[in-house]
Amino acid sequence: MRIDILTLFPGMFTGFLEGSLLGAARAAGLVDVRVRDIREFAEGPHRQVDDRPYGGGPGMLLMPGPVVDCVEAVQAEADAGRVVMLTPGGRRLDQALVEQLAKFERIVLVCGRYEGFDARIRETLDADEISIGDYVLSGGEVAAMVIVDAVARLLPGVLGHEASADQDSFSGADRLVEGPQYTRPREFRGLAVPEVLLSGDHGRIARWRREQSVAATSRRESASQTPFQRSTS
Ligand code: 6GU
Repeated sequence: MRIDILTLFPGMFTGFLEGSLLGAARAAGLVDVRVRDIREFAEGPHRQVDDRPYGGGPGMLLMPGPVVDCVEAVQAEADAGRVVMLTPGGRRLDQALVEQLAKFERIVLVCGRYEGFDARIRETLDADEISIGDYVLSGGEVAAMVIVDAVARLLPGVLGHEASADQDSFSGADRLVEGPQYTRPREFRGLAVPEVLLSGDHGRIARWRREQSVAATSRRESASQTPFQRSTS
């Protein structure tokens, strides 16, 4: 799979692309991630990429020219691919959407900055818009990293265990979160590993894990309705 990331802040991606799982996947040729600087496509002595919104209002918008030229330049390098603009008003990312994105041969991620994009960018490029959640980031770069990370680990050969991606939280038909897991030692500060996990009875272990997973999923649903606070037990 090839992923192009278009941004005004290419430097933000350097450490990220080298990171352990993604760095190894790139080195193995499993995913090709390239970063392009939108400002390369800006014109004039100031290489301007943003301007004030018509009709007034706060902040600056990305101008259509440099963004559309940059997308078209990367599209000319290989087949066009899906264009995805990262914006807080886009479709909310979840694991089901990540799974769909992972099926494309190629995606082009366009990071917004300032107060957003000129509306004609989406129209011209026939782009989709994705948000990573209902809160506001100062730009789409972190969101692009979230998408690349979540998508790359689903590509064949990226995870050590082929099986491990379908054991993840939010995977599978029921989209449950994982329940608690334990490693050594068998007892830590008076807290013992549940006996069932030491039983060697794989049927019982699978049933227990499923119950824990269902319980963790419903606890999470109710927690999201209440104010965030430190739990006391
Ligand atoms: Cl994709 N961009 C920005 N600026 N804020 C966000 C977002 C994206 N997703 C959630 N918040």
